[in-house]
Amino acid sequence: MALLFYSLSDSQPDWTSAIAKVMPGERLRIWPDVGPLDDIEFAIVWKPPPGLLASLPNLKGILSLGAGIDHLVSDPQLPRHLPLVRLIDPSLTAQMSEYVVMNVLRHHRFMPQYARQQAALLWQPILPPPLTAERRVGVMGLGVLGRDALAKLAPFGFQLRGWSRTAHNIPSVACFHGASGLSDFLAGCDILVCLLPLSTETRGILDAKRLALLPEGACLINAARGAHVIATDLIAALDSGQLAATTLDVFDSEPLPADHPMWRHPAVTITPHAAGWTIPETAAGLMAASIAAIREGRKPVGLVDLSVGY
Ligand code: NDP
Ligand code: OXD
Repeated sequence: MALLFYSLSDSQPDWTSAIAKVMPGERLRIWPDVGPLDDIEFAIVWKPPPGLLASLPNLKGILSLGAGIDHLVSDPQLPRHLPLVRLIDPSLTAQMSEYVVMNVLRHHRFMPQYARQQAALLWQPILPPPLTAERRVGVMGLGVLGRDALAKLAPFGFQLRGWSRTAHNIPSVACFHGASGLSDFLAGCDILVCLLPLSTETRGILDAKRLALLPEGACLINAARGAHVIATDLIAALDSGQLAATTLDVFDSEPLPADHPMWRHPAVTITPHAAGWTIPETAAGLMAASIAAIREGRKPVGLVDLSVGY
């Protein structure tokens, strides 16, 4: 039996050696050199073409190369009876929290506004310098990433709040949940961070109506999925001043097309889906553990409950 590796965006040589190191007995088949389809026992994948997984008759488990699984559940032919495991890798989590902390501090200290002033040769301090104790930072999604980001923001002294599907109790974080808690949550976010999974419930969640609930002059950091945000509504909110600035790592269409207005908007900072990167050296060991667990009939870490959807 063999492992199928499918990713058109990752460096295959790194993966070949990382997988060989932790799973020396496994035969690795890197797309498109798949060999006989009935040989494939596990698939390690990022954005596989719809139908590929369903075409593997002896598949026993699917491992996402990332934390998100929206790239898999969007496949109408996904073999939903098989274990689907998402990546929970402390090195990915750490990168994501670095991205969140860095950008919360950037927005807190008006760096996007200063970048615009520099471009205009304008020497104009924005006074008084804000205190973190007066700044409310809200995180949408209190899962692996949201909780770690909040824990790393806490030492700065921000007023922290979080929003999730089910109720949570996190020390020093005002927690809100469900549709009924969303308006109150948003109304108290000077800096809003989106770390939600993409699902039918969360797609388009940051639309004109929700952005209007934020305090005037709020900032948005989206490091989750582009489809959480309605781009035209976000641009309108930036143009009207309802939002002061935004930092976006993810887009509905990636790479972001050259003619997209976000590229040139003065209040937008763009990173190319680079907030967190799956590192073969750490992820391969976690994948080996998941494969061993599935073979032995144990529950792997990161097993997705498809009835919940993330
Ligand atoms: P988790 O599954 O651990 O956490 C998801 C959180 O979102 C949970 O708190 C969950 O609530 C909440 N949630 C889900 N649906 C809803 C809803 N309908 N309403 C309110 N809250 C909801 O995911 P992770 O933290 O590991 O990852 C989050 C996402 O980050 C990934 O799915 C991926 O899209 C993105 N990501 C982006 C990366 C990048 O490089 N830009 C890198 C890695 C991940 P509850 O706690 O109640 O279940
Ligand atoms: C992920 C990502 O889901 O990198 O891990 O987007």
